[in-house]
Amino acid sequence: MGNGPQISLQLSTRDHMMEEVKLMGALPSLYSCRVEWALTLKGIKYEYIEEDLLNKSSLLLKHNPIHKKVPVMLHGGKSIAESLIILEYMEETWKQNPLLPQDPLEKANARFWAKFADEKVAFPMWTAFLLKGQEQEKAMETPLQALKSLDEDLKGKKFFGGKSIGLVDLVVGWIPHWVPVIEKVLGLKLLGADSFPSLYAWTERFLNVPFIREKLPPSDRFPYCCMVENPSQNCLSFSNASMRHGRKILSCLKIRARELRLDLGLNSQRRSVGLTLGLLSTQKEKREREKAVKSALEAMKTLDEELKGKEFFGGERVGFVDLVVGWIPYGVPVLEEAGGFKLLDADAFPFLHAWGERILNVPFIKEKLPPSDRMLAYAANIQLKASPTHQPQDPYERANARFWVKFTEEKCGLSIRTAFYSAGEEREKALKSALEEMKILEEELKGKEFFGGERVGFLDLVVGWIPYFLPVLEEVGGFKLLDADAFPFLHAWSEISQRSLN
Ligand SMILES: N[C@@H](CCC(=O)N[C@@H](CS)C(=O)NCC(=O)O)C(=O)O
Repeated sequence: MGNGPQISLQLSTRDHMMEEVKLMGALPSLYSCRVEWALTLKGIKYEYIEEDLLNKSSLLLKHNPIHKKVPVMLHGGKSIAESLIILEYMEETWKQNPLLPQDPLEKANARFWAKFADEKVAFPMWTAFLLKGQEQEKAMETPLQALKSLDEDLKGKKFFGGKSIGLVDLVVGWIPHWVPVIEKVLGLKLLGADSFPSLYAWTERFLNVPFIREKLPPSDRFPYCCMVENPSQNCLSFSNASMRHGRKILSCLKIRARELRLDLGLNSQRRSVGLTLGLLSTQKEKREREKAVKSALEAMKTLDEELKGKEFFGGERVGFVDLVVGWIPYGVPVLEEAGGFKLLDADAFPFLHAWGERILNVPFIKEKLPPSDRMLAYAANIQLKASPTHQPQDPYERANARFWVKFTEEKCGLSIRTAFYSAGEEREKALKSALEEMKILEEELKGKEFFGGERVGFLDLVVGWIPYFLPVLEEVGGFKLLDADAFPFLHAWSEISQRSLN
């Protein structure tokens, strides 16, 4: 055999090795993470393409039409799907820093454990996590038993791959990072030093390897994984722990909200201002109040229709609109009591009424409800403090009042809501507008206790949602608007209003 063909073969292999590598992944995915580790270990340059699994790109669907999952590797334009297959492909294409041993028996062993770990730990543990109570306990037995076998295999070794990280280490590499998150959310211990001594010691060793540590997925993306893996799961009801990840959950839900006719929620929210105002008005504004009640009833009818045949606005689980109109089942009864009338009637709004009971029993919602006695005190307090003439009689003053209602609804309120619902540039823009508009309110309040002077006035009612609603939006949205230094008067006013809630 001459040298010619061999040389040309080597050249083409080399060319192939040098071809462009792209990786389609998702930040929290334990499957794409292992491929990234392998790429780093082998020193292969690649372009990372983050995939939104709740809104899959045409690129993903084109390159993985069968599973429609990440990771997918593109090498010289050709696609390879399924993480274990990608790792094997990489091993055969780029020989440096091998993931598998040379010896055929050892190689077969490593492949066995990698397959075993995916089939018996990763998938079952994930499935178990999404269950509840006894079902969960039972389902957790398989992955825990499998971890025991992995612990045995690891005995006396530094890594599964021996002295250095190999295929099995990368495959089970999600464990040290994700299991503690799962433990935190479920409030139980799965991977202890006593029950899994070798595995436990390995987790610390593994996480201390610099290139592993640097590529760990952010753990606040955890609820996102749950949403992707099981969209029918009511991921909001996990536990308190998930509340800390509220922002991410909301941003996931937001994507779905488009399908859920987001406008419905926003409109009803806007009407709620009218409703609150209407109900808290005095007899003098009877007509105003009747108008507000009528519009509230219409809005509730629309909501009732929308709910027909569904458990939640989001379908089988709590969705975005459920969160937006979630104040109704606890807020309306308070207003009913304060105002002495009935709105949320079970006969008139059967679906809305049933939904109200359902949503108040979702653990995450239940735990975060403001106590209704405080709500009642607040409503009563405002009624008491509000001057009977809080709707000014003077035409100019009335025009002024109308101006402020419009301003808070169309400017300040809208900017704050937009900031909450949006992201990126749009959010930045909305936050900037909100700050400017709050500055205007601050000016209006300067030197006064209430917008109405010494007593609660019309504008106090109009912007009365700020003290109790803005902090919630700030916490969940992860932004700060009502800063005490920037808005000393607005802040003090908000504190007074909050005190009347306590
Ligand atoms: N067996 C696959 C599993 C990949 C997988 O489950 N990927 C998840 C992300 S962690 C995914 O893309 N899910 C999207 C979906 O199920 O729609 C592998 O090893 O690559």
